Formats: sequence, C-alpha cells, structure tokens
Amino acid sequence: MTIIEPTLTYFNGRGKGEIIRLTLTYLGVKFVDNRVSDITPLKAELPYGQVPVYKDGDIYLAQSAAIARYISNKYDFAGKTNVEKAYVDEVYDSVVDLISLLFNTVKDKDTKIQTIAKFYGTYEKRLTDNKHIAGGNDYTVADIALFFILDFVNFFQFTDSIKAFPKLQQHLDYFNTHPKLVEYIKNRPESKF
Ligand SMILES: N[C@@H](CCC(=O)N[C@@H](CS)C(=O)NCC(=O)O)C(=O)O
Repeated sequence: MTIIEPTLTYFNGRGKGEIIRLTLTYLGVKFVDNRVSDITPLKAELPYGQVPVYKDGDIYLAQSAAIARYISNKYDFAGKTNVEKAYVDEVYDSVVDLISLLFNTVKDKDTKIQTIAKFYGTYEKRLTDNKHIAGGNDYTVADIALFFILDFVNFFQFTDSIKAFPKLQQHLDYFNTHPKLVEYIKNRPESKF
C-alpha cells in the first residue's frame, strides 16, 4: 500500500504558511513542503485564487487558519474542552492579526510597536497564569502560532518588542530549541517574508 503524504503549497516564505509547516513538523506528520515562486499556473484550481492550500487525501483545503484547525483537530492538538478550544481560536486569530499588521505597509512603525506591545501584554499574562497559552494541560496549535509570531516579529526587526516580556522570551526559546523543531528550523530555506 502506498501512503501518499499530504502536500502544503505556498510561496517560499513564512507568512501564511509557516504555522502550518511548524505544526506538521512538531506533530511528526510527514508532508510535502511545496514552495512555489509563481501561482499563476495554479490559479484556476485554487479555491480562492490564493495560497496556502493543503491536499490530504480527498481534501483540498484553502485558508491558512482552516488548514491549521483541520490538522490540529485531526491530531488532537486543538485543545480538549470547549473553553480551551475557544482560547486556541482566540490566540490563533490574534496571531493572524499580527501577521496582517506586519505586512501592512500603510501603518507606521510606532503604531505597529504599540499594537505588538498590547498583544504581547495579553500573551505574557496568559503565560504567567498557565504554562500553555490557551490554558489546559497540553500544548496546542496556539502555542505553535504564538512561537511563530514571536519569531516573525523579530524577523521584521521589531526585536525590542519582546524585551519587557520574559515569559514570551522563554516560550520563544523553548520552541526554537525544541528537539522536534530544531532540524526543520536550521534547514528551512531562506526567505524574504
Ligand atoms: N485568508 C487567506 C489569505 C491568503 C493570502 O493572502 N495569500 C496570498 C499570499 S500570503 C496569496 O495567495 N496572494 C496571491 C494572490 O492573491 O494572487 C489565508 O489566510 O490563507
């Protein structure tokens, strides 16, 4: 029997694809990391004309947050209780907001710094009250999303943002050096975003 690995198609960038890649890697799911430079040839088949898209057996799914939720639900990484799941979604959606903020060329640097500080304050408090960002007894996709955004904010040169938040620095360091992620992080292709 041939096992067909799922395929994630996205640009060679972190952007909207990296939480999915990190989640799959953390969960030990083998997948094809299909990095494309031009989506024009794919446009007709893409449900919304955008990437990322995720092919897993009969499922061909678009929208990065839906893909991350699908994978998390499949591998029991989406929180256990309704309340925990709700906080997973809340944190995940806040991370999507920060990605949009970083990509937004209209907002000035100070506005970005203030917004990041506000979000970081909330994350710091949550991680002071609980080891996991969504509460509960285990890590979830929200912890991976948080790790991603802490790293991505630094990647966009807002490296001072984390300085007042020791729990966030700890969270970043924990996943950056995690045995399940370290090889992927070391070997992932260079990218501009
Ligand atoms: N809401 C979508 C947005 C996806 C999105 O904006 N994708 C961009 C790349 S980051 C894209 O495919 N742009 C190419 C285009 O629109 O032609 C998601 O989260 O997946």
